[in-house]
Amino acid sequence: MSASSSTTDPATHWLQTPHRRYNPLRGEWVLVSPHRTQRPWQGEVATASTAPKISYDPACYLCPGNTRAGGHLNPKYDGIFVFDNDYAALLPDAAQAGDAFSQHPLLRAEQERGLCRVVCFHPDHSLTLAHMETRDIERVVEAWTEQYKDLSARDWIRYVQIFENRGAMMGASNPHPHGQIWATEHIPNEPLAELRTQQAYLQTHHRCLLCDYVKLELAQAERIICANEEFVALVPFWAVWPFEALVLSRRHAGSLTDLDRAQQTGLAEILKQLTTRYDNLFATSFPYTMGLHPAPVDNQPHPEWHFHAHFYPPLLRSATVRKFMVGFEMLGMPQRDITPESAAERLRAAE
Ligand code: H2U
Ligand code: ZN
Repeated sequence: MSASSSTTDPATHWLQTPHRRYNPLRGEWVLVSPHRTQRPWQGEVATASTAPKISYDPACYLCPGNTRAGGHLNPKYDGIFVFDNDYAALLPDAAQAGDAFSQHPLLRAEQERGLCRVVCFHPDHSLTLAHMETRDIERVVEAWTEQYKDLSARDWIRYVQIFENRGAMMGASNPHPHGQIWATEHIPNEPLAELRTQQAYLQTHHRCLLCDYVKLELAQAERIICANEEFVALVPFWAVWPFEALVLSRRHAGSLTDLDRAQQTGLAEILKQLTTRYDNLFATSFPYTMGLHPAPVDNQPHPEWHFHAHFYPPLLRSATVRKFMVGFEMLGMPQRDITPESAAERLRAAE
């Protein structure tokens, strides 16, 4: 059933009136204003980015055989290439500051060690996940898994955040297909919020939050974008970004290392299916920030944690008009106009 169903049906009328929805994974609310989708727009019209067509760019610091900005030479790689970020936001060495970090309750500071890596998905400069072969995306999944294993083997690393900034609109510095990994001494805010909500749900209901959620979404079907035997991509009930997506495994798995071969293939396939629909939606190389959320690696058991991926795309109504998180959203709470149900319907149709 779509969000455009009859305004007089009491069962669905609330879908067309301002309401708020709860995000059980972050433990916060989002405001939905579906009646506002017809408002006129005279704001910014950005220029659409044109996808690069060349397979090798001599000026690209990620292409095989080229010199990076930091002076290092890339090998002539023909698969995946991983290197330590030359401009890492985190450093692995202890600060030697000891007690010098501020202990004041209003001025708290503490050490944060970490490692930052860059993962080139493919040697071909012109590709994106949507245009890569599924078997090549599977190699990316394998590389992420190896990196997760390698980084988590350090006992002081507690979270491995794997992500991709895609497109200039999302701040990606280069169109070459690549992502990043930041591994940190503390669990960052987003996975920490998800850890607490998933732990609380398991304790209360004796079941996994996202196992329950994926079953519910598959039964209702109205927010599903696409699915295969192992993975489902959907616009979550509580989505903030217009075309936000949550990628969930059907079978319970906590971490990248828990995915079996069929799930690795299923993940690669769903990434291709979803990014292809995104590109088709506004006939553009769709920008987004995508990130994997595997279980923390803090040497604790994590029966509550369900492996998933988030896609946060900025676009609202065309290749050039983006959503801004300003005003009430910065000061009050996030808000959206188009309902998650109609966003999912449009992405389903963008096959
Ligand atoms: P983004 O496109 O998501 O910004 O990722 C590119 C990363 O690559 C970025 O973090 C790093 C930047 O620091 N980088 C290098 O490590 N070496 C270079 O020569 C240029 C960019
Ligand atoms: Zn390149």
